[in-house]
Amino acid sequence: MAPVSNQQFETPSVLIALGANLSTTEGGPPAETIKRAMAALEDAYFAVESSKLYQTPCFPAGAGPDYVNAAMLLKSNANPAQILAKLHEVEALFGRERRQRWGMRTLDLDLIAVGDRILPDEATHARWRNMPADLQVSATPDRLILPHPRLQDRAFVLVPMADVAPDWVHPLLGLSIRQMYEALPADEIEAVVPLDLPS
Ligand code: A4P
Ligand code: MG
Repeated sequence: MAPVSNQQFETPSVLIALGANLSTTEGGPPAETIKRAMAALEDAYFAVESSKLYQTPCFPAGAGPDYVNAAMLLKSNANPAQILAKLHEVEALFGRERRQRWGMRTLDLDLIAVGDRILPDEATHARWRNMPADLQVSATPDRLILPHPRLQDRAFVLVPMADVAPDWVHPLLGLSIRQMYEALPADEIEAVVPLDLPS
């Protein structure tokens, strides 16, 4: 008999990274925009947990004001393309215009992972993951890459993500969020500071 598993009945975990470094008339200052975007996603999906909000230095350094970053853990059976379309819809609510890659933004919502889905395939994923930094700035993927190819490199993603899904394991690297976080240089982690928000 085949081994018994309940995996087929499990609703996939959806990991979302949120970032903003500009104010808007619709959303207000970045922290307010992030909180509103979280509320919009809570309306659309079953939200398991939201991280604290963090102030993070802009990457690349000097390219703009500090960001506010956060992360969410959702549960959904929607397919990844539908989820990305929803993220773009919520970005549009807060005035996101795509002008320059890695440029300043009122709201950036990245789909970090959907369960352990790998898209579009392992070889393409490896190409994006291992792309030299100078090419990353100008090359924009024309299709969904999952898990997000820069996830493992970025304190502004991993620190908030460790609040909501420390035990999620990267299906290609075999490392948990906690392990990827612990592999980052200490100064990059220390630069990601929880925001002191009025309650
Ligand atoms: N795309 C492919 N895979 C994905 C995915 N997993 N999630 C496509 C989201 N989008 C994905 O994305 C460009 C194209 O990638 C889209 O058409 C989408 O279909 P985008 O969000 O329009 O452009 P982007 O945000 O400029 O690019 P990307 O790769 O999301 O950049 P990052 O990595 O998000 O960098 N500094 C701090 N401190 N905090 C930040 O949040 N963010 C960025 C943006 C730069 N510096 C930052 C921060
Ligand atoms: Mg993005």
